[in-house]
Amino acid sequence: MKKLVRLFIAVLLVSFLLMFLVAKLNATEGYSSDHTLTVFNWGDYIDEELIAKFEKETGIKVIYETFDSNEAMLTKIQQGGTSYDVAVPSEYMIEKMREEDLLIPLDHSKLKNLKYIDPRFMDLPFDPGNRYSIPYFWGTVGIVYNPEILGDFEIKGWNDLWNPVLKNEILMVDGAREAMGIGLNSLHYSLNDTNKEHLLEAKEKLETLTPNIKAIVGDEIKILMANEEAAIGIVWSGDAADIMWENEKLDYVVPEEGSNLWFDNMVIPKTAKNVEGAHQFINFMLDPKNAAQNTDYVSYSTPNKEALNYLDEEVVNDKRFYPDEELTERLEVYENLGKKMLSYYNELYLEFKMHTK
Ligand code: N2P
Repeated sequence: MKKLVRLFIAVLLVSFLLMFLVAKLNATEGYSSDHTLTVFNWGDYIDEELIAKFEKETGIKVIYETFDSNEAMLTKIQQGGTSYDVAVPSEYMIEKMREEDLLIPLDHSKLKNLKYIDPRFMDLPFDPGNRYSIPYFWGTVGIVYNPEILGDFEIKGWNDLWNPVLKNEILMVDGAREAMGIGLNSLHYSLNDTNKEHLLEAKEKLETLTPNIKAIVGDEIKILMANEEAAIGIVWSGDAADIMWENEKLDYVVPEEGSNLWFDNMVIPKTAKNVEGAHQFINFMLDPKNAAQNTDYVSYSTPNKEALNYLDEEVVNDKRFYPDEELTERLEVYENLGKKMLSYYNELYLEFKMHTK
């Protein structure tokens, strides 16, 4: 009998121990999703001091990861291996992600600072009513150049890039739509052209630019241009601003044939585990002082109207980086061209890239 009692007590103890362990495990899981936030952003696209400030204010620990193209970001989110809580895609990608049901609708009542965004950047065609996305930065694609290296040669548009004096002088941002866009715009086609013959023509024209291309690069384009490693850089406007801040000799032009106007926005992907924290983070980035600090740091153009008051007047009045509506009217926003077309753009871009090697 004694043996039986002992056995009974032992079984009871083991069960309690197991129950305790299970409860503890559950609690840790709850802890990790409520107290951490995984943010997925472009490289060099945030002042990391703001991450520390957010962590301090909220007690939420931020796990920060970066990507270098919309396409790479999409693949990671589709795979679903990491539970990203906030991501920052560009407009055409937001439309695509919406279509693929990869985004969570936002609760605007939790985004009190949304009122600071300039209405000009709200309610755009890729996301009517901003149901899924909140403006982060915006800008153009253009040419940053070094007049000292170029001498009398003046750069006005895409077609100037083919001039033989630019042999091995061009550094190019690594983006499928940006590169294809140079070919398309130089032929006066739309950046959203879906005519396969036009696209092929654009790619073939781009291939004839190869002798002038020094390299296709990522974020390091900023250091290379500032160090005068090349005369020309094809870049996003904010990178140009950063480069020109480092090296005052350089200048930036939005090509006369037209170019791309883009909008990067914060979204909450379906992979999110901390939807509440994601709203808190978005709202934090919308705070005018935080937005100004971020703008100051990354050099991109802010859509936050109130933040402009905290920024250097010279910067926000610079039409090269805060183009007025007149200039932006001749620019095109990328559209979501559908899965097949976007893959075709990528395919042609890869063929061109192979050609440059
Ligand atoms: C920052 C990249 C900006 C992305 N490094 C432009 N959409």
